[in-house]
Amino acid sequence: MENWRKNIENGVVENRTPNEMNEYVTVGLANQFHDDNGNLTNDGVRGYRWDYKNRLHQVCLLDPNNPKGVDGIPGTSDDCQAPAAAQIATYSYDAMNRRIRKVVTNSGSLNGTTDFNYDGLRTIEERNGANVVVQQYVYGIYLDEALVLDRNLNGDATTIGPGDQRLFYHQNTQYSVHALTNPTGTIVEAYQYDAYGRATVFTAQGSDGVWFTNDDSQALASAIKNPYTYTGQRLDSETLLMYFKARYFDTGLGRFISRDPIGYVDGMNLYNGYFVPSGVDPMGLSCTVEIDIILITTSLDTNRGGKTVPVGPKGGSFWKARLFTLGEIDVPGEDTSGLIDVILKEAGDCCIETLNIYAHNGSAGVYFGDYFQFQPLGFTEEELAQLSKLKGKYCDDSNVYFMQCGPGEAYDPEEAHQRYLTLKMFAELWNTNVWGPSTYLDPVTGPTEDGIWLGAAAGTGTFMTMSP
Ligand SMILES: [Ca+2]
Ligand SMILES: [Ca+2]
Ligand SMILES: [Ca+2]
Repeated sequence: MENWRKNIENGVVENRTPNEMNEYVTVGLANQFHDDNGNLTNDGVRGYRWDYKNRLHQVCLLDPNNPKGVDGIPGTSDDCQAPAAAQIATYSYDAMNRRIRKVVTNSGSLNGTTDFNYDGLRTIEERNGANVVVQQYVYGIYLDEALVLDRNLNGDATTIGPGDQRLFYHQNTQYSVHALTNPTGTIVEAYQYDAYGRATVFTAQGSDGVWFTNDDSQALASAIKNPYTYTGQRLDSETLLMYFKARYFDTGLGRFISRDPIGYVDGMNLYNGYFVPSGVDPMGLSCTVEIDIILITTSLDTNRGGKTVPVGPKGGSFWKARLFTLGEIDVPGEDTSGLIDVILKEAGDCCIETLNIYAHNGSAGVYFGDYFQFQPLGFTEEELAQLSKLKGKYCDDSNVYFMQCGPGEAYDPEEAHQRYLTLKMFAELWNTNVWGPSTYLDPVTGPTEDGIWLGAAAGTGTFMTMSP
């Protein structure tokens, strides 16, 4: 990453001077000090102490009258012990360099102890100083891909009881979180980032009723204690530093404030993974494919969710799958891959430019009805994990078409609304356009809300047809 020698914000110029190690020694008028291991120790406002493994152990607000500590030397271990210095946080790590505890002080409502419980490198649970569960997380396939945040709002022993809150993450292909929605698909908090990952958190949509506009209420960190922001990493509210798994990143400086710590888990060249455009290509999305999925039942309602048979239009390319189980098909002698795995197999290392899902008349209505209409409230964690396999697999400006022949079942406004929410969730989850039959048109929001619904004009009949 280039050094950022000049930062201009709102017309105010801040000059920065890097040294030969690419550490900034001045930022604006403030001198910055690093230890011999390259860790930032004193930036004129805050002091930082690091343990023997170069892990951030303590952050304090320096004493304005003694910013160099009592020894008068900036960046030494006594900087945070000057009379008016105020400790902000201490952090503890386990033998795998996972941060297992933070203790926040002098930070108002953020004060308190948080213990982190892990599954591998993922935080699955946070507990407070009284050992009461506060938050839990569910993840998708990718390491930093949070899917669900469950919050214990009533202080009892679970995060998923009455009075608690379940939120869903919506991320882009860099796994940066752009919105959290509640189970009815309503945005609760939204996020934008500058080129170096500094978050603007939108905590309310403002009087225009639209998110991501100028009248939104803004904050520097989440108001609902969501830690995951840029590239799916943690933003520490108490410091506004980002915790990149044993490394800390200052989005204001566009810089890590430490070098590679011992045992850094993501490999040494973190920039490639997160910041270099060609590095944000974990799947090698350099080729594009169009995929057709044909769904048809041997006999309609009697075999719902059961056996599927292939049909072969579109140049002999056909696939068989059923929609009821995304993860497996258990018909003897049939393809044992689920729908999502069939799609992944067909895509290979390419990005999906177009995904066409065709379903037979009647069965289409049954399948789509049964499968999609309940989903905004009804996805299981397994189903979410399956669906998330397709995240990041789509090309830019790609399209997914759900098609059926014939008018299908009778139009039901409530079912149409549920289907609309489901397709909208797919569009956000997959970061693609999702099209559906006009029988799925939402009677409340109509065809243009959010620009996600791209279906046919309002009316009856079908959006597209097929002839197996
Ligand atoms: Ca000192
Ligand atoms: Ca609870
Ligand atoms: Ca607004």
